[in-house]
Amino acid sequence: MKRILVTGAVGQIGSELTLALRGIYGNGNVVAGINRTQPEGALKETGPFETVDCTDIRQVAAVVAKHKVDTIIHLAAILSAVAEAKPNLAWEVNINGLYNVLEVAREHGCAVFTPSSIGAFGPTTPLDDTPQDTIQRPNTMYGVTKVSGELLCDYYHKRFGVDTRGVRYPGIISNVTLPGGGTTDYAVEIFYEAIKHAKYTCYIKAGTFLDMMYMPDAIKAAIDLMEADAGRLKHRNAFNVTAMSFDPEIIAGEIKKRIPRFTWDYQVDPVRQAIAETWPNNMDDSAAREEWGWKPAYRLPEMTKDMIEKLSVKLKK
Ligand code: AKB
Repeated sequence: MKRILVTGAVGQIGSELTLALRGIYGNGNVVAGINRTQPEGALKETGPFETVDCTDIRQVAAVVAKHKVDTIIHLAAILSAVAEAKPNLAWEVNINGLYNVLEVAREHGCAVFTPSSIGAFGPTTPLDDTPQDTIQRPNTMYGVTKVSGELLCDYYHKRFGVDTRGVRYPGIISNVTLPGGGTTDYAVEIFYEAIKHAKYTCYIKAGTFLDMMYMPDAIKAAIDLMEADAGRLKHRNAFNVTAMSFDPEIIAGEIKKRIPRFTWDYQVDPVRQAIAETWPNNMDDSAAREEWGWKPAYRLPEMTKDMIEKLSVKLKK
């Protein structure tokens, strides 16, 4: 990777991954692709940014040509809860947007990293130790777009030789930019509310287990996979990756160890609960470990400690 375009650069993952990539490959070599939201702070000040609406193929192509981009990190996407509310938009961005990126990559000889998700699984998938290769019949629009995206990326590699790679991200927990419209967002919100009000009302039921990961590991996964020796990759797109699995009781209990007056209760959102129930309890990520050395650094206790320390400073300002 030398000259990189990150679409969705102001989003939860993009805002941190773009800066990490600039640190490795040079500030001038990583273009932050933005759409409606303007970049701020370090994202704006440390390197180039361009408006890139992935649903406009000419715009994507123009930015790739202008900056001689050789790698596209395609993060622009509609998350699961919003996708259920706006299925047309989800199809437009998650499918047509990805298609445009792959077409531009084919024409300009770019590699592409794009994340799939635990959302690519569904109610008939084995939910414990979910295998790398298994049944994928999701019943949400988000899931439909994520499975299709995995297949499209495989197709562009096999048919046109585009160097496509990707992981199935679990819920990502972070303290810089809030996630926007996902089912796993509760695992971020709970920290903000615990620190601000020592109280959280959770929209996911106790007992609902989901895979999760702390942002530093999510960033490492993207960079390590893009740098991996292609000869070792049997799967390329959509590697299962996970770092921890918990239900709301377990994460709330872990927070309470550090904020003893913290309390929580439940007001379940039927839409997000129904989505969560079709997603794995815990994935088997041995293919990623074997093929490119995936190994997360943060488990629940270390992540919780770091989140509370960082957010306490941030929310005091
Ligand atoms: C969501 O909840 O929609 C995302 C995801 C797991 O893909 N965080």
